[in-house]
Amino acid sequence: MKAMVYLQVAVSLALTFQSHAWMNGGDFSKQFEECTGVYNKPSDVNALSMRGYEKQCTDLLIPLGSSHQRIGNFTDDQMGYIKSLIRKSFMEMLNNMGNRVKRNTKSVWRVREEVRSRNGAPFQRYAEAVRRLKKSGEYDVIAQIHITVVPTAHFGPNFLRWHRLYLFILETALGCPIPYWDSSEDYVMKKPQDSVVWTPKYFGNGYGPVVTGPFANFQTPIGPLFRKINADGSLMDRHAIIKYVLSKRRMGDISSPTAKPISNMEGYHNNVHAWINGLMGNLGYSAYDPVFFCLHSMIDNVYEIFRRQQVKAGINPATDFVKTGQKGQSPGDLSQINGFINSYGQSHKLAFQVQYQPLSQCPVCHGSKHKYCDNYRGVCVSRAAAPHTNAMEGILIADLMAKKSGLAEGAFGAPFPIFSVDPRTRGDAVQPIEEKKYKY
Ligand SMILES: [Cu+2]
Repeated sequence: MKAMVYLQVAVSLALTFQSHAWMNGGDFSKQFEECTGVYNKPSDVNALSMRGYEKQCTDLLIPLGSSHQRIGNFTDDQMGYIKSLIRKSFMEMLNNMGNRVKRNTKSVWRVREEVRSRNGAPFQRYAEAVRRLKKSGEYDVIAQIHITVVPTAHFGPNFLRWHRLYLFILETALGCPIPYWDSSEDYVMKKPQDSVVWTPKYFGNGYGPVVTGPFANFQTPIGPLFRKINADGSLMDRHAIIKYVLSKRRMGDISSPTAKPISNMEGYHNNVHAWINGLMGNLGYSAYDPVFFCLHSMIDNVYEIFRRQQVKAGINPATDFVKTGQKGQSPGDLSQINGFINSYGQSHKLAFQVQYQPLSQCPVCHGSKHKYCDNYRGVCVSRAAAPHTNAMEGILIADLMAKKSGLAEGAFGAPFPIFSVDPRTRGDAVQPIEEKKYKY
């Protein structure tokens, strides 16, 4: 048995060396040995076969030694930074795998809580870390990655798994968990735009240039960060997610382009992007708004609930692939986050590195003073802040900024396509745009 394993290792190594001449060999083989050594511990074999582990080790490590790819317009230094994040993330996973059985204990530091939990403490920590990375320029490098993945990480089965990797990379850089923003708690408000999250304590103002809160006066490649909340689309309806998404068991049932609109997780996420609008409404530039990652932490939370249900139903989430033929979206394609294979975003080991605080439930509602239990409906509702006094002005300025930056004209690619509009939103934001104008 042992001999067989060694033989397989030797064969896969030989194959690898043949097809990837650019690799720096010595480094690689040592890492490969470490990788298989960790994964081949008997306690790890229940989730995947030994062969599966070897395959994953090979897949994983090939790109780490790669030097031939360049994404976007990154400088050598920026590429070096991205690669260092990937290496660090990968090594952390490697080292944590031995503890997998005990994963519900202290070995996981990536515990993602709702932003309003502990009266906002998880968010404050995140915001502070983001500000630090913004200052050093590193946040912008990470945000820029998203511009390069518009066609390969959206509109298809790569959506959930790619963004899972993306969250992981930023989290590695931050050194603290990315809290999730459960916008369904705002959705059940009478006026979601009045939520406490659009105040200086959380995301800062929602209308116009962001001039309050931790992200105040953030600059982006297309001008100051701005928003125009409640403009289009919709926040998340938890009831709909549970009924139409979490009742499904296959990736193809909840992913573009095979899912029905009402079960499409990407669609629900698009609606929130459009609702926040401004940079968040644009596919390329959305990650320059740090709200992006709190939204995606929530999307990933739903994905994790889905993933666990798959396991319960006897489906292996790591191999539940959808074939669509879209370029860059096959499980084996190299992710646009250099150094990862797409399928890796669906892997067990990645999932085991993260934990989510359960979604809010009545009557406790995360024990936060920034939400409360509506006993009549049995839902947790976000607290409202004082109504906006300068919303109209903010909307006007946001419209001007959208024009000036070119966002309004679609200069930077498509807005997030939405599948439904909350009747309460103003619905005056994005004019219908000709499909063919945005071909990728
Ligand atoms: Cu995205």
